[in-house]
Amino acid sequence: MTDLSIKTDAQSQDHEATDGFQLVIDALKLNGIDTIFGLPGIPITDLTRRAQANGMRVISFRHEQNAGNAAAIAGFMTRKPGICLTVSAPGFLNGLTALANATTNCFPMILISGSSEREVVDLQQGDYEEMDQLAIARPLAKAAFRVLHAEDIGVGIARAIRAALSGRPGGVYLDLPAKLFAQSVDAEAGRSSLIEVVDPAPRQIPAHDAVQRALDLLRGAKRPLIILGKGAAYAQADADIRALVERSRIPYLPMSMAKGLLPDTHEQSAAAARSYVLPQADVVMLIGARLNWLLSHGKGKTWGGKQAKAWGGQRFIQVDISPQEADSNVRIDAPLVGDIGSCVAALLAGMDASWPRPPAQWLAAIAERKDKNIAKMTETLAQNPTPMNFHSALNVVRDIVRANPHAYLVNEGANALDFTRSIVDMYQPRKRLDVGTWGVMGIGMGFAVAAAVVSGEPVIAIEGDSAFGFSGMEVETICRYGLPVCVVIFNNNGVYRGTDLNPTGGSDPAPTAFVKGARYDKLMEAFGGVGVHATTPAQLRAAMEDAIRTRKPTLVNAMIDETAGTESGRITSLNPASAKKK
Ligand code: ADP
Ligand code: TZD
Repeated sequence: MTDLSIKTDAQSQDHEATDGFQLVIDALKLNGIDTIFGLPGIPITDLTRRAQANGMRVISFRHEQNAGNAAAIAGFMTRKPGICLTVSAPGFLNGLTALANATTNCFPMILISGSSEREVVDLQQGDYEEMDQLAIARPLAKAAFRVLHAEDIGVGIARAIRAALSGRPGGVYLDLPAKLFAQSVDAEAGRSSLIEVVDPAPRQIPAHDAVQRALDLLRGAKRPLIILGKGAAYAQADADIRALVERSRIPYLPMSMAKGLLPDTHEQSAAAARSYVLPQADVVMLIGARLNWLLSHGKGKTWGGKQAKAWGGQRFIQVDISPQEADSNVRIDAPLVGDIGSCVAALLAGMDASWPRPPAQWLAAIAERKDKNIAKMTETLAQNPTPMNFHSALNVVRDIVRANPHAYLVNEGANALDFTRSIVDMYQPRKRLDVGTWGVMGIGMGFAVAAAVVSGEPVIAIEGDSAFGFSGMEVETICRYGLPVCVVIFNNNGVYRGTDLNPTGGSDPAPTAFVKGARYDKLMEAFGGVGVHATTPAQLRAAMEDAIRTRKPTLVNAMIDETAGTESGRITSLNPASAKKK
């Protein structure tokens, strides 16, 4: 094999020396990290080459934000921090959105950026791509570190791994100035400076009295409900979570990325009766889910409002690793602080055969709503209008996912997101990867690349046409690495829909309108992938089946009725104009 290692002067004179490049690679490998998502350039180009030469997988992107998103979701999938490697200043800033998003979503990742020398940055002497990156990253990351000396690389990487994984996971920034990489260190001293992190995500055992408090509250509930969040999915305590739900017989709601933790077709799933169970439940147990905007902050009409107050209000149990999360929006009556695996095991241990079945009336009321809503949806999905709409297209996606439960489903957009979430059932844990806590556009292709690289399984990415645009250039990356990714663009000619007009009658299009009938499929063809223009559900089905069977990079441009979308999908109410009307 060609020797790609770039030797410093010191190394050529002394074979017992190592350098900063090598120590970064060795430290990552020592900790079981085998993949880097990044984009090369000064000063990290040789780091990418040498990482590859040292047997690591280096996935090179077209924009750092997508590499960062890939690293973040790899962290979610594997419980090892995903690594994103960027150049300084602009490359670093491009990666920063993904780092902040990872922190917000509790995904473990490490953004490693090369940087200019401290002496020049601190005197603001105008270096190539000069920026005080550490200061900028700090408020957006769970932790941020800089390493100045090669012998500290081991400590720097160890601290970054620990910070990313322990407690509530998050994004960590690691600043590596250019000079560090070429620093020469005695090989033995270098080796012994590296740290293999022991127990980076220590279990946090919940206190006995906190477990009892939670169990007592749950036992006395008349209308109990469990909400599973992406923290529960991340915890990889799948069998125990399922046992807890099934032993307690309590109906549950999965948050978006917790779909599939139990199959969505499970009889205890109350997803199809969401708007009924949230306001009616008297005791709600949150497992790895925050009471943020996605759950209407635990109050207001969604949660029963005044009506619930009349019967004493709703009570909450919250299982979370963060001791600060409880009471963030409403009172938490029984906080259960610990890692989800340990908490769920402790709850299960307290549920013996005498555990009461939830009142039959509650279960029957939910079943009735569920059946009604499912029947209504089945009817809607069976329609076959021309042009195709979200429902007729998603009816196809639903079948394809049912037939391929091992496939990953990446999803972003507004209507394309909301309809997919509610229509497409998931059957296995951690298979649905989406816009998460921020509702951020642009995760699509980064998530799709990482899902395919990490798992080797087929990936289906359901994308609004606007959403796709944020990371669309990565179809080249998908083709370059030959990944089994099938991108389906729901093309309705614009943001939310394609019908807006410029009210002045001027020639500029409306802010939300795109080129009509854009041929996104040609973009995939440009790089050697398969592009399909689909105007009917039958064409969409055939293209998706082919993509899954052949594992060829595929982009299906699914033409959707441009009048079909609603403003902001399901969150129209958050638009300031709608808020004013309230
Ligand atoms: P969702 O958006 O699905 O509702 P959130 O991201 O709001 O989920 O909540 C995830 C929660 O899970 C966070 O509060 C986080 O602290 C918690 N969490 C993450 N990992 C673990 C774990 N291993 N054990 C316990 N809690 C965890
Ligand atoms: N920029 C970023 C980074 N994130 C965002 N969420 C937005 C802008 C605002 N936004 C949404 O919240 S959804 C969306 C934007 C631009 C795109 C919706 O259009 P789409 O999907 O074509 O992707 P639908 O199916 O047509 O609604």
